[in-house]
Amino acid sequence: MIVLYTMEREYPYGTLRSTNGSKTKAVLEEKGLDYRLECVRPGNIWKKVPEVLAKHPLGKVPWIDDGETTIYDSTVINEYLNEAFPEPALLPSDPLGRARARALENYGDEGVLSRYLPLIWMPWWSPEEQRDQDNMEKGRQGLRAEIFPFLETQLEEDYLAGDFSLADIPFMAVAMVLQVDGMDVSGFAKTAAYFERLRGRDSYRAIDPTTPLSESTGRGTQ
Ligand SMILES: N[C@@H](CCC(=O)N[C@@H](CS)C(=O)NCC(=O)O)C(=O)O
Repeated sequence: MIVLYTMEREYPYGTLRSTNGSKTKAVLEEKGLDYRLECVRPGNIWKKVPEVLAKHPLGKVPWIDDGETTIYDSTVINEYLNEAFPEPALLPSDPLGRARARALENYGDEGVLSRYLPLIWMPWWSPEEQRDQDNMEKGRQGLRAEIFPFLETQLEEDYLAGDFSLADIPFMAVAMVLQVDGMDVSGFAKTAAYFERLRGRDSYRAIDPTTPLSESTGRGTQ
């Protein structure tokens, strides 16, 4: 059984999960694969302890163990899962369609998950009085000024690259963060409807902040 190593922690306002770990969890769920979740202690990630570095040379989550093999980086893991377990396909069948989907996935990763989202998400893991509200607002402002207007131009159909695909996976993590943050997205009609559509997928339950840890230990483990 595949083991997913990620960070998840319960708070009174919901279960918070690593955005990148959630990307991989969503793909495991979409593929209907059996997997077990192992929560890595956040302190071990921040301190880059040797046990973590032995699995992920950058000392980050997620990584997966598939039998004897370890694979790290959510995008790389998701591409691996999509190739190793072809059904349902999470990339278009034509080369140009695949390139477009991968470019949008990269936009989600580099433009949102590595840039504006941590400004909003990291503070939620700390007590309220320690949160840098100005930084959180900078993150929201980045989404409003740059990311949502771009999404409005891309969302001609229900999903970013035709059928639901790897391109949509980073945005499931965005939908998760904004569910906790409560940021108002209503000024961006297509984007707001898109986030609701993503939250309506069966796979979202495994990363939904209202799903407790005890109910998200992995498919086939309960
Ligand atoms: N490109 C990597 C990014 C992984 C990443 O930044 N993970 C965060 C948690 S969501 C982390 O472990 N951060 C700790 C650190 O950067 O030291 C991926 O897609 O997996």
